[in-house]
Amino acid sequence: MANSECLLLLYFRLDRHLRDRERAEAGARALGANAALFPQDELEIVGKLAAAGQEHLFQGWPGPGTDDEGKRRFVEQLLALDASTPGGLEDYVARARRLLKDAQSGRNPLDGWTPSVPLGENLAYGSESFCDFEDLGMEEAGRCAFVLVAGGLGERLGYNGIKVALPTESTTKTSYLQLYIESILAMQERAPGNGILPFVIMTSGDTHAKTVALLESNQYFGMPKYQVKLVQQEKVPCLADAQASLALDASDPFKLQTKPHGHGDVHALLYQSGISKEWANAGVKWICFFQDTNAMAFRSIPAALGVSKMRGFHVNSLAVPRKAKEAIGALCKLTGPKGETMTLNVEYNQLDPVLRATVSPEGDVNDPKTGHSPYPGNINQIIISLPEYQKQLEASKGVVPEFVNPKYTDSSRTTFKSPTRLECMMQDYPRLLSGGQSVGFTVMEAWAAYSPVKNSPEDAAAKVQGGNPSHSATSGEIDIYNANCRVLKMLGAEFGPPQTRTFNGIDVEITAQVVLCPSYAMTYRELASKFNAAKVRIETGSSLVVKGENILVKGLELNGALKLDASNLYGAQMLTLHPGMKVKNMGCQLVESPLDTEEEVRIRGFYVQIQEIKVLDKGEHRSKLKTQTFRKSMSKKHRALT
Ligand code: UGB
Repeated sequence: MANSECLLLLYFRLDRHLRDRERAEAGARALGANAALFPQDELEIVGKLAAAGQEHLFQGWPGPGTDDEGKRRFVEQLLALDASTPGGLEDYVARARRLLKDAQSGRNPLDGWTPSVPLGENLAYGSESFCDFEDLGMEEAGRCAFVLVAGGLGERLGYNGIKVALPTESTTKTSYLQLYIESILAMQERAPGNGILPFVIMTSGDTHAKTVALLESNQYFGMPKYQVKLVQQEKVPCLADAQASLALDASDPFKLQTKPHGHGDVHALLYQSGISKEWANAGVKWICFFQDTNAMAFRSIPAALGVSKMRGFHVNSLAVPRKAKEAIGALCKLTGPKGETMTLNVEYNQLDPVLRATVSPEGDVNDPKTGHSPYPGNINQIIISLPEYQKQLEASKGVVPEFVNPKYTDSSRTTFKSPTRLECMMQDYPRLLSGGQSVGFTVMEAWAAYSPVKNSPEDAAAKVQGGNPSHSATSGEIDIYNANCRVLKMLGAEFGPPQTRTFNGIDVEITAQVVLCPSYAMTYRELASKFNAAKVRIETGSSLVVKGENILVKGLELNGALKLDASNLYGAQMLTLHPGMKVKNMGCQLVESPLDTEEEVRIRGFYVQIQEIKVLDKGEHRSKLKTQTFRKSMSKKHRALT
């Protein structure tokens, strides 16, 4: 090293040393007699926070000898948060002040941007083009990795467990996590090549231990343990007021209150953990991000993958038609004052004012032709092309822009109802792009693509009153049955007339409880090839579960409950229902549940009472079958089955 470089290095070290000493001295001043409890490096963090206007955290501490353990615990927490919070605590407070100032002034962060409808593909489930996209998507399946963001508390749902442990429906009691794992395995099974499709779950302090326990106690639902990786997001400090004063925990004066930083952490974690790089090196092309409670998620992923491939989208957001002003993020293309553009999710409360200020004086209104807003609703399932993503992560470290959303006590916008925090969102990744990248969306009808479980029974009932989807445990389950009935109807099946039932104050139409497991079919054409719906009739209130790949339904009349389970059949073994097959039994009933029952049942308002169910799980050797096949088109792998 040259002498001048040595001198420069020495200068920087000395400068840093002096700064650290000054901070420690400031820390000692803030702590008074309590300073003696801490070594110099711990005093530095106290000094840093005191300089950032956070002296209140240390005021009112009793003298040495009282609560010393609590004081030490507090400083340890500060050090840990300083290390885990992007930019450290000082920077966090500075960012918070800026964002809180903007929030206080009521400034819309999108001022100056003009919205327009972005580039996208509208798909009608089951149409020829939908099926073509599905087939194309399945050709890409072997190059996919999957990321589930599951760090959310589920406060709105009012459920105490982790949401991924909730049953998707009460007929099979398959949990969300099980359904997702089985869907990934089903895609893997059908994908070209013999690769393993990696799966990452982002957890948080609130959900991590329970997620691990759920996986461990269920042997990872059949997925090899090494295929699943968990990354845990850390919480960030809460802010008590518009000056960004850090908030103490109401029950512990030696603890900062913290809350999740939002699902946007997923990008930084994929980068920091080295996972995205590992995937890029292994040739993964697509990352599919999805949320914790959408049982329809994998019904749309194959087709959306096909769209990404065909359109060359770097980012492809899945969306559903959205009523104007509906409380769900909207996908927009935004053009800035200098002609720069970005395509991203705009929260509904920001969309209306920005539309009024620019292209649409009447705000966000429905298009009379479609009855929906031209800006489709973001369902936060995003497919991103990994090679470009990895480059962006190298540049940005995956840190997406934050926002703050305080709930003020009154119009003076000075005090908060409860402490807030900075947050970031997964769908804000396109904000990191410099422009020029292809960012688009795929719209599918909500019945086929989206039915999350987000709202408590009380909030859900209010949503329905307001003409909005309830997004409740009740609708989450009934929508699965209804979507499956609808798909079978599209293929020609007959059903008895629907019945209206009311659960937790929500009216639902029920035809039959049909569960088509991902192992049975991953695409519409695959289903059509194995299920001769034209020779199927299912009576109202019946239950049908179809599980496992090797099942051929050539005909069925069902009045009761039937489970077809081919999970133990391989190769040439085929479970076949021949034309004329009739099943009649007592079946299963949806029974309204009392309010004091267990949580999983209470939040949906009913349970399934099994009275009688026929289970078929034996196969016939394929060569014995005089099969006529019902397939329209199939991958080679599936052709080999019959
Ligand atoms: N999540 C995390 O993993 N970590 C966190 O810190 C927070 C959440 P919510 P949200 O689908 O209708 C999103 O709370 O954020 C996970 C979109 O932002 O269910 O209010 C959590 O476990 C919005 O644009 O939703 O709204 C869950 O899996 C809109 O599209 C996921 O993140 C909306 O979803 C979403 O968390 C929607």
